[in-house]
Amino acid sequence: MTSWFAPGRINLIGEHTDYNDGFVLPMALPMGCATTLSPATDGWSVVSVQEPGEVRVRRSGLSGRDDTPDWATYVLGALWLLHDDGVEVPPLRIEVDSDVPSGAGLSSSAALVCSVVCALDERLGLDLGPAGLLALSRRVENDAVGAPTGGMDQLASLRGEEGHALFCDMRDLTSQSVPFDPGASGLALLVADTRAPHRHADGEYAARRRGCEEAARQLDVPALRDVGADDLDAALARLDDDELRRYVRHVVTEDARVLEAVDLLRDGRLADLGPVLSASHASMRDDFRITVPEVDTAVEALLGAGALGARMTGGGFGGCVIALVAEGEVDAAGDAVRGAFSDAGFGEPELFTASAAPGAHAVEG
Ligand code: GAF
Repeated sequence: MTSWFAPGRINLIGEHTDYNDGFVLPMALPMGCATTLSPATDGWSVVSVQEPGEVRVRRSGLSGRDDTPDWATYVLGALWLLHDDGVEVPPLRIEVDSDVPSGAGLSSSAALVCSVVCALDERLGLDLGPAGLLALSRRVENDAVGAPTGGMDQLASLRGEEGHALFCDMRDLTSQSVPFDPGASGLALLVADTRAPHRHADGEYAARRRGCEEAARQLDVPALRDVGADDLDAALARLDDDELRRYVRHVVTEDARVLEAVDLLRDGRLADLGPVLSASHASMRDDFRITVPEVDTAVEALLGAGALGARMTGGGFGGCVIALVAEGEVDAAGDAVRGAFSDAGFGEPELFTASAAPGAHAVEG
């Protein structure tokens, strides 16, 4: 039986730039979600290996959306939208199985949504193509779930490439693979999952997005991507609100850092990426204000242990930190994070190294 696998992602750099029509540089992870569809006779049912019970939808029920558990909304969302679009969706049993930790900022939701969308695309013969798969996956998260996210996670999950990061222009939704193979330079990408509980993450994310849109409106540009790095000071001088000024400074400098990172990777200068990652973290901490003590502690511990650079990855308010570390120093860097967490009275972090893996694909089982 064929399953569709779609991965979680790490964003190497370019945070909160996607919904500002800017640039991002994520990579797909080896961990992800597999969706298997089988025919059914009596409506639709969804089962998750990770969640208790089975969610059933009656044969007449694709327009009724009440009482659906949150996790199943990410699955049924695609069926609801296709139904609204007038697509005939036959009864199905949908089974999902994911090994992406949820709440860690590694896009477990994009892995789930994209694997379901790819599986439905094949099963229903929709032939959506790369742009259509991305569009439907984004609509599931934005319209069916109601999360105002920016599209980077779905793009990375659908189009990731082994040994490469994905340089994405979130205005025209084009992407280019850029070599990213730390091992070839004697380095490793170390991930520290802080397991910090997300604090007000949804409301704070939406507030940042609203603030960026308001700043673009006041600056009379379509999106903050249109404020060039050379025009930053002039733009900041036109804003009265200090909070909006900090948002603009983060987004504009972060876009510039993504472009710098892409140039470094294309030139094979991976070690020089370190300071760019650390500057991104400082910008998220001091200007965009989306970090939490656990995340800042992990970054400081990693840099103190000799990491070339470190930053939080993902939407913020918890989740994972990534660091570029010499291969021989991975264990010491991990111990430094564990020690700092223990000293600060934080829970035990999870540490692992990551490599760039392929995007969504079919798996014969
Ligand atoms: C979350 C969102 F889903 C992305 O769209 C992006 O905005 C990210 O936060 C921050 O860069 O993962």
